[in-house]
Amino acid sequence: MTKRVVSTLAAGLLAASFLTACSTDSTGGGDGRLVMGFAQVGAESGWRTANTKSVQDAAKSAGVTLKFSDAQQKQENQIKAIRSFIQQRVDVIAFSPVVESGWDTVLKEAKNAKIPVVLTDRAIDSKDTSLYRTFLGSDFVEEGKKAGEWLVGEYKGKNEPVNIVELQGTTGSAPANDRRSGFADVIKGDPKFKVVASQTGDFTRAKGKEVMQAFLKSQPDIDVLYAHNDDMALGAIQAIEEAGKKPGTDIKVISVDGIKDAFQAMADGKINVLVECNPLLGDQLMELAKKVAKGETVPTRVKVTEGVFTQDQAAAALPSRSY
Ligand code: GZL
Repeated sequence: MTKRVVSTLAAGLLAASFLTACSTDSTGGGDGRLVMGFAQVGAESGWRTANTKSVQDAAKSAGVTLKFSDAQQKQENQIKAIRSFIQQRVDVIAFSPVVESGWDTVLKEAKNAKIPVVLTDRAIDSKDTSLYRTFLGSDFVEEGKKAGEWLVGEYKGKNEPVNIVELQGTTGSAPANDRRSGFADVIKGDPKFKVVASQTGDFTRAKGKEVMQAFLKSQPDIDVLYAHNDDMALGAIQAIEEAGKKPGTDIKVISVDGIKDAFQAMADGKINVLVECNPLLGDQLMELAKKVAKGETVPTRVKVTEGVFTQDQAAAALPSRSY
């Protein structure tokens, strides 16, 4: 009995001290609104634009004061932003880590400042899971597997070689690493599938087009393009058409995200399958932030639900796509 009382008391004191640290030091203490520092990756893709809008709109409707920074896809800018949020004594820090590694030092500074951190969209590879309260985002390995499963189904019963070129996302980022491994895991079971070239297009249209142009020059026979996001796929489609080939027919196109422009391209027959990656994380993020700022426990992992859309579904789905 005594033991249980003590542990409860200790827990109570711990929570109280945490609450005090959060509420009195917070710059939000004045008007009682929660203050969130959000370090965004950048504005590299249609997905990212939708994600930023979702976070900003959700902050407004949740009464959260948002301090927002755009890192232009540079880790050092995100680290600077996190340090500035610590200086400003925000109540909670949320960010989408542009790459998986190199976060322990700055996140330890946030922990020492008793400011809870929420990972959103992308994860980090730190062994120290006490550096963040939760990770809200998609399962990128699952997305890669879904892309591979579509391809296996598409070529079921056929035996001729299938040459694949792959446009990877930002080097070192969780989506690039995981979409690549999930896809590779599924296709490794059938030797007819061969990834003949794989290179980063950094999740942008311009780079996706540039790298696809190089693939078209170096690879005599391409059957499939697997793009880790729609913006690179849409850039690559331009390159395929400029090379006099038909995207979706001469070269099948698999893409991830599911932004409106990609649904339109799929309705036009230029993309064969879209693996959805949901950017609309804002409302869930604000809910989680309010809980962690109050010292409440939250699940360490919150996954978002998302589907797969094929060409026959494109036209009907297009009008209801919200990003
Ligand atoms: C995935 C997200 C990726 C998108 C890209 O959750 O991090 O970054 O797939 C975006 O479009 O650039």
